[in-house]
Amino acid sequence: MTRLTNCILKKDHSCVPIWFMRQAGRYLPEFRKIRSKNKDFIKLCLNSNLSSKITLQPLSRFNLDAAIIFSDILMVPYALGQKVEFKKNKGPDLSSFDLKHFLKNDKKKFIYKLNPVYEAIKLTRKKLNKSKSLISFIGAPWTLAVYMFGLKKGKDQINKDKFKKKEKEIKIVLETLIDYLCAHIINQHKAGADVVQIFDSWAGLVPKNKLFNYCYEPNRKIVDFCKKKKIPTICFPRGIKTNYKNFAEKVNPDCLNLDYNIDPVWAKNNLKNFCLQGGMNPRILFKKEVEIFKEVDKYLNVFKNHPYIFNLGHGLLPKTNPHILQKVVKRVNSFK
Ligand code: 1CP
Repeated sequence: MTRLTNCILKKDHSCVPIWFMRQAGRYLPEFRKIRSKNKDFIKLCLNSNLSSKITLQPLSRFNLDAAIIFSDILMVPYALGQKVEFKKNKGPDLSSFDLKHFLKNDKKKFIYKLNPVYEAIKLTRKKLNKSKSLISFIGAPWTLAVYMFGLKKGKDQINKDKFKKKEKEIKIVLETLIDYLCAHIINQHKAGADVVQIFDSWAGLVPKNKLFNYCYEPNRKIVDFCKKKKIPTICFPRGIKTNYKNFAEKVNPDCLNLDYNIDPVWAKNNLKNFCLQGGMNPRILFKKEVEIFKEVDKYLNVFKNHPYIFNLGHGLLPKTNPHILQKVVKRVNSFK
């Protein structure tokens, strides 16, 4: 067991493991260097050697407890036949969704297309110290559907008309995705990943009366599958506010990642039986050092006697200073 799996599974709170969402990414100059020579992001994710190298970059800088495989949640729509492009300053761009095409997919081909991800995990596991976890991940069905159907309006709103118009198709897709996602999880696990994080980054866009069907149920089915396979799960239903409590009860994952709108004291009192992770606003890292440490200490002290993994309430932002991050890691590592 690693410090991370000990905390997640055994609810050991004698130490605070630490890693960051998006720890391998644009805030690191060594990543930007590789990225500038690899313009096609999907191809970069499918380059097992480079993917493994990028995965390990943050671990050679910081004393982290886990590496997270360098890939993307949108590799799944890609492997299911949708064209996925990442345009500078615009975010991901997917070709229009075609249900007939989508339903013609089969698992064998899907896994074949994602094989470079599994190879990257194997390579990384060989190089990674045994005391460290290797985290695999997927996007939850709803969050993938948001991208596959282009359901977002502006930065963080749902296009209600489109949602209503496509609701029947969305239901079919959510159900179908579960199977593919479980296959992706098990293959990542067999390749050497010891934990899975399930990103429901757009759970906050699910209409309130549909949370059960669109968020809790798909997550629960995937978590149940992982339990059968003994794969520890971290769920991240971002943006659902106090429904975190309902989510926790219905889905019952091993660990929950808090977003930065969740009050940590509320979380500690209302999510008692769960290992908790993250919470701090990534924007805090742009403040002065005293203010950053004050906020870091707040999370450490609130969760002092609770199984807690230090992380953030969303991914690291591209403008984050790696030297500041180094100081945060040292502070968390030396907390007793
Ligand atoms: O242009 C670039 O250089 C690409 C930037 C980038 C990177 C570094 C993207 C595009 N994805 C990634 C890697 C990535 N994505 C990881 C790697 C491991 C890590 O260091 O954490 C992970 C875990 C993800 C997961 C991911 N991708 C999520 C879930 C987490 C979250 O941030 O909410 C989501 C929603 C995506 C979609 C995505 N990929 C990339 C972008 C710009 C986006 C869109 C985000 C949005 O719509 O706001």
